[in-house]
Amino acid sequence: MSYETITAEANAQGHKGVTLLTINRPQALNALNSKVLEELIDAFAAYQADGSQLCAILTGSGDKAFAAGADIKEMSEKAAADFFLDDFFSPWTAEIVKKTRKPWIAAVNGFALGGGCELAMMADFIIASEKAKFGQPEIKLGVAPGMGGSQRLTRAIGKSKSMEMCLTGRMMAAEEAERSNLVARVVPHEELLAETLKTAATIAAMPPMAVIANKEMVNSAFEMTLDQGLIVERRIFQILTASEDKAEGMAAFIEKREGQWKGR
Ligand code: CO8
Repeated sequence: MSYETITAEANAQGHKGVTLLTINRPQALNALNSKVLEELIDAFAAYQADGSQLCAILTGSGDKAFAAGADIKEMSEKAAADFFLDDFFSPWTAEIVKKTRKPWIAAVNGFALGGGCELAMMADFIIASEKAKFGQPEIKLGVAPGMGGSQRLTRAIGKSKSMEMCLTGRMMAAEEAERSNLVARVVPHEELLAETLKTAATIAAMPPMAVIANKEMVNSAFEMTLDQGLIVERRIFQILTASEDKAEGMAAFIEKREGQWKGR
């Protein structure tokens, strides 16, 4: 499948099971317009449907930006009624976050601002280059986050820092983002893609049902009470014990060999 504003590569750079998605509007710092959204929805659906792929990476093209936000030029032409009636920004969570059961990593290579920061936070985790910069500068445009920033940033880094960032619009550098638990890891800029591919390949080599189950369990921690989450965890664990890959995984450990996964 070829796209206008993104690229998609299965088994990226020879990494089996790893799909690499790249937002490709470097001249606009990878700003997220309707076409990018439409194409990302399609690419994530294709990734989800492809049984040979088990971990995806989303990054930005060029050296400067992951995504510098929703496309301000496109939004400046819309009236309030358009935003409201189209439920603008709703498909990001509904079509990408909710429908992608397999994991994906945001490899943040530069500016992740506004919708760009919000998109990175939709990923299962973020690996950032030393040059990454995160921010919710919407307040400077007279608006506020609209793709989950006020909610996901607050859950990730806590009220005080999130409030400060949303109210001042300041950018957070990679080192502070790691210290604040916004990102899993910071790596040298030139090594970002190689490191993220390596991490994704590690995940893609795991038993597929266990990968999906682990993602679902961790996400449950954000959706329900501790008691409910613990029940979900136990039930999913119990279901996994019936899988062929559980029998294989435990046998492989005891026999001191690598597991051969069936994905069932
Ligand atoms: N949308 C559209 N185009 C953009 C965007 C964007 N978000 N960000 C950068 N660009 C374009 C610039 O217009 C410029 O294009 P051109 O060469 O045609 O003038 C090109 O990318 C390069 O940008 P700069 O020349 O500005 O590059 P600098 O290195 O000088 O600055 C910055 C980099 C600091 C990242 C700067 O580009 C910037 O501040 N960008 C905007 C960041 C921002 O505010 N993001 C939040 C957007 S709003 C949002 O995501 C949530 C929705 C809010 C609703 C708003 C309703 C009106």
